[in-house]
Amino acid sequence: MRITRALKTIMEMVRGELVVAANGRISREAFTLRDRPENFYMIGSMGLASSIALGLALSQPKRKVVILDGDGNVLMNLGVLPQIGALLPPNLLHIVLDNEVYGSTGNQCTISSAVGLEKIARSSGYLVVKKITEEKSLRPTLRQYLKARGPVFLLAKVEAEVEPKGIKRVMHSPVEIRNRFMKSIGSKP
Ligand SMILES: Cc1ncc(C[n+]2csc(CCOP(=O)(O)OP(=O)(O)O)c2C)c(N)n1
Ligand SMILES: [Mg+2]
Repeated sequence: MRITRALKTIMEMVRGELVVAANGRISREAFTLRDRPENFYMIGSMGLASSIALGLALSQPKRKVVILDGDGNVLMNLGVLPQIGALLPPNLLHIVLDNEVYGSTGNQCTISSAVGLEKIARSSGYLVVKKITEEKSLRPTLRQYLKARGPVFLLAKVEAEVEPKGIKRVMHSPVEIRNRFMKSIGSKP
């Protein structure tokens, strides 16, 4: 499965969901594919998309919160998995695009080829855990999981690749990202 194709499918399928995207290519690509106020892009702060999304899911129980995470990001903040498993926000969908590398900084290997992140999520207490490797399973899986009671952990194995041309940088400043995101959830910055 190619990262761009996976992200395209995900970004096409989200409706009112709040999306918190991990730093690096994942944020830049979500921005390029479908920028919207309900997207919260991490600029730096590696590992913390999941922590921010957890707080958001707890404080916005009526909104579905989707995390677009990377394997390197998850490995940097592994403690968040049992934290989510203990607090069990039903409105959280944690998607990990696992290319087994720190793709954004030049494809240095992570350890996710040796460590099953889905196994850690399962033993951390996520209610639903699934690993997919085929692009064709992504759409039906998302159709189901965007509605499912969570927390859900979806590990999508994707290819490591040289970053294709044309992926833009996030053009908004961090303050703009925060302000328009807060407005979209009816909160005052
Ligand atoms: C604390 C910290 N260390 C390193 C970086 C540099 N950095 C930005 S993105 C990234 C790789 C993220 O890897 P992963 O989550 O697997 O996503 P991928 O780039 O593979 O899509 C790194 C190392 C950073 N932003 N912050
Ligand atoms: Mg990666």
